[in-house]
Amino acid sequence: MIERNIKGGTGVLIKYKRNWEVKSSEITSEKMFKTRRKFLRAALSSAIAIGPSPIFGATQGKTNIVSTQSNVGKKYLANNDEPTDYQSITQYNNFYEFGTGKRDPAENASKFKTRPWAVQISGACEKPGTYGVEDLINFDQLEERIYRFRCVETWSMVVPWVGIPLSKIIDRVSPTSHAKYVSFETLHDPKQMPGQREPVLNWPYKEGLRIDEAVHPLTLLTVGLYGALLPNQNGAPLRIIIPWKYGFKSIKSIVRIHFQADMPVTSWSESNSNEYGFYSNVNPDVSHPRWSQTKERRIGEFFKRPTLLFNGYGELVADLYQGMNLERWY
Ligand SMILES: Nc1nc2c(c(=O)[nH]1)N[C@H]1C(S)=C(S)[C@@H](COP(=O)(O)O)O[C@H]1N2
Ligand SMILES: [Mo]
Repeated sequence: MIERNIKGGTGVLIKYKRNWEVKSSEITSEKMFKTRRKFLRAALSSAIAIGPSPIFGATQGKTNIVSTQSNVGKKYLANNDEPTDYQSITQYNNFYEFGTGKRDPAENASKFKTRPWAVQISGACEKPGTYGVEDLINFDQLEERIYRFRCVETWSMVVPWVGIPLSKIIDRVSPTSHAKYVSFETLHDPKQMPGQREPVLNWPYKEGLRIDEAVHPLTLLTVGLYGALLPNQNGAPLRIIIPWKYGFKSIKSIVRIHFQADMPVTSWSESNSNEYGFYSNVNPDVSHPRWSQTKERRIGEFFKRPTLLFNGYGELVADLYQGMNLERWY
């Protein structure tokens, strides 16, 4: 067991095992994980010797994804939870732009173009502008974070994400004092996203966070999983991961980040405000109108487990919601 302090957090120590060292139950994904990890390590040593080298293997087009991976191994871990296998993480998705079935995104997103990709940053900040992914994210600073991920539909996974704290990007554009909230939008491109040809949601997909949630050290701007670039169905080229909230807050394929004074409209609360509140913190005590939220089924497991308040990240995030009635602000 290793102990690591959460930087900038509440100072709580999280204990975790280094999963890849623990057990070698020979599931394919774990092998792949180890192979990738070796590859990352190799890239790291050659980077030290000859300067940065590509770590993510053959990437699409002429992307210039390089890293010295100085942060590989720096992890925020979901206690002793084993990562869910790669297959499930990448074949069982919610990404309505590519269809409403769980298998649709893997099938329909394979040709989705994620480079070049620009993110427009606007609103209450000092450095608004349009940033390419590679300008926005310093690929030398990527971190791996193994997080529990809980869908409002009551299934859950454990995913080794790769990304950078969203706070680093937010700091760079210097929000003003009017920036009480930040909103995000997914690409709107019905030509590429067949799901957008149907009025399932009010496209583009929109999400939002309060600014303190957005800059919380757990909130990750994510570009990869299992040590490789995000597959398209998981929200390439960049998405948010907020581990203490239901999965739908973790918006995919982001093209717009906007700072504002008022609480943003979000796609799910817009489509059904009775079922999906703005905060959407994982909370076993507040049931969804159509089902209980007390338990969850971890993909790959048979028995259900109890759902934990804030998905188990309560010690780290509870102070964000002090004094708020979580039954009302669900
Ligand atoms: N743009 C966009 N982002 C999205 C969704 C979506 O349909 N469109 N689905 C959300 C939901 S409901 C979940 S549970 C997660 C699923 O992420 P995953 O496919 O990586 O597991 O993405 C979220 N982000
Ligand atoms: Mo979800």
